[in-house]
Amino acid sequence: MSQRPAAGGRVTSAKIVIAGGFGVGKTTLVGSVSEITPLTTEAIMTSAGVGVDDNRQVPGKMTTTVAMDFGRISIDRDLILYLFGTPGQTRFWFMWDELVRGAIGAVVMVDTRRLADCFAAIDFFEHRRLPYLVAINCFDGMQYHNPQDVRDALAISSDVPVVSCDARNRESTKNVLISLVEYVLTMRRTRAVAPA
Ligand SMILES: Nc1nc2c(ncn2[C@@H]2O[C@H](COP(=O)(O)OP(=O)(O)OP(=O)(O)O)[C@@H](O)[C@H]2O)c(=O)[nH]1
Ligand SMILES: [Mg+2]
Repeated sequence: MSQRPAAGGRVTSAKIVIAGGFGVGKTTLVGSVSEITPLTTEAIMTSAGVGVDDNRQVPGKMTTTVAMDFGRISIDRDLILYLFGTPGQTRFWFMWDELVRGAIGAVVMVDTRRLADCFAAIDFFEHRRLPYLVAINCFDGMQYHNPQDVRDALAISSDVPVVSCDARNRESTKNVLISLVEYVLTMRRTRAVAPA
């Protein structure tokens, strides 16, 4: 985490990546939780994307992220998170390496109706040993599968947090980020004491 001085104390800032498959709610999460107007890079999906962009589960979706989302949230008076949302579509994944540079952790968003869409994101973070948690976006408030079933289906380690959220709700998405920060701190302590 980087540190910069602030009046009356030190403020820690950290970079978090929001990843996951196409149309899973990454831009929605950054927009709901950010305390600044988020920077977005949405492009209108045209008929040229038919057969490429599978938006059957998100029929109202008219745009897609082509570079990144950017937002900021103060978790408390001395911790600021900078949020970087990735593009979901595979043809833009060449940007992920740049987007994760310097990040302390990642949120992998999941739509349980399309679970396989998050496999690539999980592989990406596991390969780079970047701590991540899985956030189930409960579209329309429906939790179709409980977190333990999702953990089993993803075959991820038992210490990776799996949480549920509503990507449109600020309180809910803020809790996701708090869970991630707590997990990152736990991982860092564990790695610090682990024998080489
Ligand atoms: N009903 C419901 N709709 C949601 C929810 N989260 C996102 N949406 C909608 O789902 C669509 C996809 O959301 P986005 O936030 O654009 O998804 P994304 O993951 O950023 O998509 P890409 O950047 O294209 O990969 C949008 O039309 C949202 O309004 C949710 O929790 N419930
Ligand atoms: Mg997006």
